[in-house]
Amino acid sequence: MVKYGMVLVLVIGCVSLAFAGMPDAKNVGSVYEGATVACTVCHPAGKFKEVTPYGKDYMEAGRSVDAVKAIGEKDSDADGIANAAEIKAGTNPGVPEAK
Ligand SMILES: [Ca+2]
Repeated sequence: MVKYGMVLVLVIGCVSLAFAGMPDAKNVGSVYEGATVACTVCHPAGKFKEVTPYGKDYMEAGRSVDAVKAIGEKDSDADGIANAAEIKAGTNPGVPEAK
């Protein structure tokens, strides 16, 4: 019985962590209506404790809707395309080679 309780606590903890970053995706989605924002916009795939250049800029700008707007014209991943244009086009503003 104790084992099941521990598993339940572990599952709830993991689910909570998985959704902890959702407000950030909602902030981006609220500025760019209809845009699908993957976790990999702010975090490198498989390295979710790290941030992409876009994630770094977003954090430094204040991690809010205003932060998303403030870095829209910036080219965080230095691929020649502004963050706003990338998000609208469905490419990743945090990874230069990601289309
Ligand atoms: Ca870019």
